[in-house]
Amino acid sequence: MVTSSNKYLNDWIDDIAARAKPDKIVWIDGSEAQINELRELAVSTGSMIRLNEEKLPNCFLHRTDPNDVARVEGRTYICCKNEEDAGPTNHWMEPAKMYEKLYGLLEGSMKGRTMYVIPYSMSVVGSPFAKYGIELTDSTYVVLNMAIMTRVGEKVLEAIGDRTDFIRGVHTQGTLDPEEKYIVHFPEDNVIFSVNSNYGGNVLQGKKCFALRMASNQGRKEGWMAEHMLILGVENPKGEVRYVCGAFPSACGKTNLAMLIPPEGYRKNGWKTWCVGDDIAWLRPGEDGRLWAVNPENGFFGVAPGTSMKSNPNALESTREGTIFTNVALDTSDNTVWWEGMNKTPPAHAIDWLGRDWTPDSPDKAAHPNSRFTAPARNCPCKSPEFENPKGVPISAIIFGGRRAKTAPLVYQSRDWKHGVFVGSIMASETTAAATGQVGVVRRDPMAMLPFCGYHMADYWQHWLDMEQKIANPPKIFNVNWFRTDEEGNFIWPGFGDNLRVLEWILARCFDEIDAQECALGFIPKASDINLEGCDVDEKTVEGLLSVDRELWKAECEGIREY
Ligand code: GTP
Ligand code: SPV
Ligand code: MN
Repeated sequence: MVTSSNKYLNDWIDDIAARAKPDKIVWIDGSEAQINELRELAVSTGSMIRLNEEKLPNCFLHRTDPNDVARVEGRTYICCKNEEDAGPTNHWMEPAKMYEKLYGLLEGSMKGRTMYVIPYSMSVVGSPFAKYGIELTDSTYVVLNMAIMTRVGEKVLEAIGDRTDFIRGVHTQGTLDPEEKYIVHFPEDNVIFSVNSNYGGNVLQGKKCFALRMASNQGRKEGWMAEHMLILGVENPKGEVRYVCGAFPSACGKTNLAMLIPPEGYRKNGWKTWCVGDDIAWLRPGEDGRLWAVNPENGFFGVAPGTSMKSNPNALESTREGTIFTNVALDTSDNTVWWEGMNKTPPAHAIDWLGRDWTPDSPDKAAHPNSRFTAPARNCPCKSPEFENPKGVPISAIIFGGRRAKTAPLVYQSRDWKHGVFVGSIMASETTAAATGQVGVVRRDPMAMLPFCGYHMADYWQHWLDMEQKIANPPKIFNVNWFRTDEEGNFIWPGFGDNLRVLEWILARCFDEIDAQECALGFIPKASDINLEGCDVDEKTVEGLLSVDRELWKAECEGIREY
């Protein structure tokens, strides 16, 4: 069994164990043998169901508690010394008071259970970009998910060595009581606590807790940026690969854009796309004056509903092996999975996400709207050859976007970096099922970071502005909206693969290959400059999608001013 001679680490584990009182402690070594043992254990306790071994080898289904299906923003805290430093968009409590509360909830919470020690690395172990964490958890589900989403095990302990700057994380499933859930960050102490939850974004601490909330603090101090962004490489017929980052709020299309398949005509002409990341980007100024991005994760925690061979075949392909499905439906005919929007014919009989019998006549959805897959990046057919490159990839464009039924045009370009920061700061989007609360209400979500910025939002904007000084050749900044609707509420733009038509224009702008029209918002394409060959939409429709409604924008300006 692996252990560490790091006294700081061992003392901390002893302290947490003394409080939580687990029956035993198991260190995760990252071996296939240990992962298999834990899979078997999770199956034997009923936490996971093994799926069809031919069609979905080493794939499992997990159902969460019905009260524990999404991130809980109302119960997520940034506990720095001064309340002011957390800012008006984060919940805050005095650190000493919060520790007292958390230690109270932790006390004896692992009695009769095993505490796992997960050493994990965000980005490639040993690379200059890498940051390390240890998550202590009493959940096999968390261990198995972390082993997909991050690099775990012995080599991480070796890389940590005697260091004391790793992130110390504690997770206990506890009672799952919604009133006693706490997702807490102590950025000044490098500490994260997740208590009384067992849902993805609350408890897979490498993801939002570390790679965004803690890392945004680290980046501010160290001169880089941690962002809620996909990273995509677009290869043109000349064989040039140009990279974009995209910040869209939760469930607004990052995974889909990151894995997009070019429309047929584009494919014939030699266009290709390469996925570097689908949710988080760490961005640093390079020696060449450009901004470089790495994806600190090693897997995809993607939204299942709507993922189909038509919308996102690469995502579906990524889930064919070694994947954990959470809160989707079980197709009882062949022990596989199903969700709304996977294909046209639902199974005749399924078990829904609540464990009930389900048929196509059932009034409720079979899969939860925020049901997810946790898939290893290695399975992705369009995984970029640069995925593991510790230097990352150079970014030509940063794209902001959200769900706006009417206001925002299909695409516009900001005038410069400063204006681009403003465009990011005024982002707004209709809320989705990715967080608990009302769905479909427009809220401001600057840079798609509202739930993930680990410090004062105004300081965060200042950090964005300051970064300009560090980047001689900064990316151009754009805003997109795939979600404009017609009178009947149908999406007008076909989206998905066809979004490449907009990316082509964006990248042409970045390399001064095409001109644009200036309007009050910035630069807008001429409708005739969007390539519509083989597209279901005509130029007139694109003109409509690019139009800017003066009255709507006057009201929008009021909203922005108020915000
Ligand atoms: P998180 O993992 O929560 O951060 O979400 P995400 O930003 O990666 O969103 P994802 O790509 O999983 O898409 C969420 C939902 O938006 C799915 O139901 C998609 O089908 C839908 N969607 C994605 N791209 C498009 C698009 O271009 N057009 C339309 N109409 N829907 C889209
Ligand atoms: C999001 O909500 O932005 C996600 C899923 O990517 S979660 O891991 O729950 O944050
Ligand atoms: Mn996300």
